[in-house]
Amino acid sequence: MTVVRAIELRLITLPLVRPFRTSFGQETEKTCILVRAETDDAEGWAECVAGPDPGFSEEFNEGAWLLLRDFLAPALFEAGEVRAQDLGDVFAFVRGNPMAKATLMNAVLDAELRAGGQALAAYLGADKDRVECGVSVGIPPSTEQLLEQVGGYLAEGYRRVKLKIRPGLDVDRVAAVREANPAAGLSVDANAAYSLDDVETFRALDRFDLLMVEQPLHHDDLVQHAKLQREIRTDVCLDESIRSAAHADAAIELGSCRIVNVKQGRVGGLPEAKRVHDACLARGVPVWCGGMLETGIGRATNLALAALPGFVLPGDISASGRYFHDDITEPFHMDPDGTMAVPAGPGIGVEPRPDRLAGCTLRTEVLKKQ
Ligand code: NPG
Repeated sequence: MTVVRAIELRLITLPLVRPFRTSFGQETEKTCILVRAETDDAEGWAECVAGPDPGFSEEFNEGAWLLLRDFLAPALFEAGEVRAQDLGDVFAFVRGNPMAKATLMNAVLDAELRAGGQALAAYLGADKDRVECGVSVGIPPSTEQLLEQVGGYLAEGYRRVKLKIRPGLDVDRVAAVREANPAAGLSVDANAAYSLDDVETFRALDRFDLLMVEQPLHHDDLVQHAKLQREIRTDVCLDESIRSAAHADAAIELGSCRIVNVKQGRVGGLPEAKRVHDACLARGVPVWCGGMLETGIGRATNLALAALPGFVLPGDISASGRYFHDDITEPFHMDPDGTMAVPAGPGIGVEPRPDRLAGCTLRTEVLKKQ
């Protein structure tokens, strides 16, 4: 048990190495909230996975900032002596908003683990010290650029390449990538851009031996996905539709997917992410760790999660250099065999570099326990 004395909110922005286009928008910078939690014994860091716009889910930076400042941090201070694992209950009076809740929870957990000298991966129950890396490729303007990017990533050693698709930029592009890379591990991600009327598109994608088709239909649907999964051979993977372990259970029972993408922020923090993992593992459903273009702080968190036994597919966990010329932490590197080391130091095992942090901060606010 520990008392959180202060919470620092910080909005940061970093240029991305190349623009990242999905079916719902384009990002040229990574702009996100970092939280630093100060306890009597240590300080902990966490990154909020929300972005500038409510495009992936209803959460976005300015909304998350207000929620953290005006509701979650005051509730945390009010709770007095706490453990990170109890914060789900402390925050239950706020509906939804899993990304904001996860951020504060993770910062407190990081402080707790640093005080106790335990690595996050060990705390979560990791069974490996390296994880397999995949890479997610945004939708570039041309097929030539797509082929060039995919070829480059495969040459670097990535074990799986995920192609973002949207209506009109799907079957032909995937065909071109598959033709150029007959043996590559390939998947596609639609970010909810299609409907059941598009079943022929997915039947056409069946030809390319994809590892999965991720979130093809509505972001809040399970039933239509079950219908689609019955119509196609390729495994459906759900991302946006899975916001809790209960959703994972329901999706598996309904046959909505055969693979689950786990993002701790999307499900409200590491404890719930672990429960999603456990639910899938118990039912023999493979999971993998999703990514939200995180800086080194969020990347370290994802690496620890991806080291759990049910994470048997490469994650959207790429080297820092794939996202940023200059990350806020020391950069994460991938070995040529397509794996990355899980941090072994206490907590998430990394901190922001003070000079870099100062250089990319847009705004800071410190909240103190009365
Ligand atoms: O490597 O972190 C990464 C990016 C992985 O494609 C990726 N993320 O829909 O999963 C997604 C997508 C995303 C990125 C979603 C940014 C929201 C914001």
